Amino acid sequence: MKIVDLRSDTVTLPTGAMREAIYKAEVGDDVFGEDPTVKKLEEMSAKKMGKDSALFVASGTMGNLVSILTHCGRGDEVILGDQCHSFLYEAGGIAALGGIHPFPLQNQPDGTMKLDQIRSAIRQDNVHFPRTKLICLENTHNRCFGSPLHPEYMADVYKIAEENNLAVHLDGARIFNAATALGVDVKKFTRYVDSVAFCLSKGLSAPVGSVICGKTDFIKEARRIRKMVGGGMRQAGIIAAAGIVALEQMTDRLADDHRNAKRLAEGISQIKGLSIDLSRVQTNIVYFGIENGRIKTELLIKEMSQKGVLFLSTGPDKFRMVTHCGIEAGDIKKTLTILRQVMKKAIAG
Ligand code: TLP
Repeated sequence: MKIVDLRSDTVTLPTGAMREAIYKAEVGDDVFGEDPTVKKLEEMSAKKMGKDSALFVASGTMGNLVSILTHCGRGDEVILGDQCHSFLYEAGGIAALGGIHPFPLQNQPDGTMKLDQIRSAIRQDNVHFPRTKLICLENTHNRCFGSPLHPEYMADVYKIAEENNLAVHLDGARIFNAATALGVDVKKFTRYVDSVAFCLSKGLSAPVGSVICGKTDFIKEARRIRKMVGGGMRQAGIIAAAGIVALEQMTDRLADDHRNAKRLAEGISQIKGLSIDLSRVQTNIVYFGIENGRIKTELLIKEMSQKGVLFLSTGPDKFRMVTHCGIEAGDIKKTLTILRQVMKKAIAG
């Protein structure tokens, strides 16, 4: 039985071309700056993002941690969304390891924070307060339905940051999904941020790694911080080689994942007992719920997994399915058929 794994786009496996590139990768000691494959990936990444320099890191979590630690010192404050990945799912790293104070603002369903709330969160110079240093955005916004943030919104946030001498960091784990959804180049987003961390190992299917991009001085300092948190990797060209293939071959196909997500969402909207806001599904992430407690959260997950369809519960009566290159149109059909059966049985009691 083929398992349809919709838990995350992190489950994607390296492609044949990636395995071949890994096999042939020219490597060296990257902590000495001697790995040509890592250097190539970093140069490519910086160019794609329209930034001066780049730094290869082990994960999206490390990308955000190193970036935020580079922007902020102990006791400094970062304004971020209460639903963002850094705040919710990174083990409180910025506070635990950097003494950085998070100021979470409510994320709207489209992944934005209200501009007037950002403005009023910025601290006055007063001994009582931490110093505001940074604003963090996430694009696409994972918890907010995988919504893409529009460049115009990012420009507005950047303007506020500039007026107040703050930096902006973008968790662009899925920035290529955002670019695909809005039909723009990624540079349309990144021109409004001082640093961006994007992931190679989600929709782009590489086995490991993320890249931070920014100004040369920023990346120089980030390199030191990466070493501090144990992220200096030696012959990292082995994994960077797959990252290069990811950038070259995997960004253009993300539209397929978005189409499959739409199909999935439309199917879900027709199943009795389930609820979904179709207008929210714009990328590869589909959130849906259960109406009137028709089936217990754990039971739905269990019944579906027994039938070979995996996805996550993200709260009581709340679920997430993520499409990626391991999911084909037939898998969407199969998922919907099984979901229909399971819900029918549950409703019949
Ligand atoms: N997200 C994972 C889980 O941690 C929730 C997922 O399955 O979606 N930023 C964003 C927006 C992310 O969604 C993730 C991973 C990360 C950063 C962290 O990336 P990794 O897992 O590489 O540390």
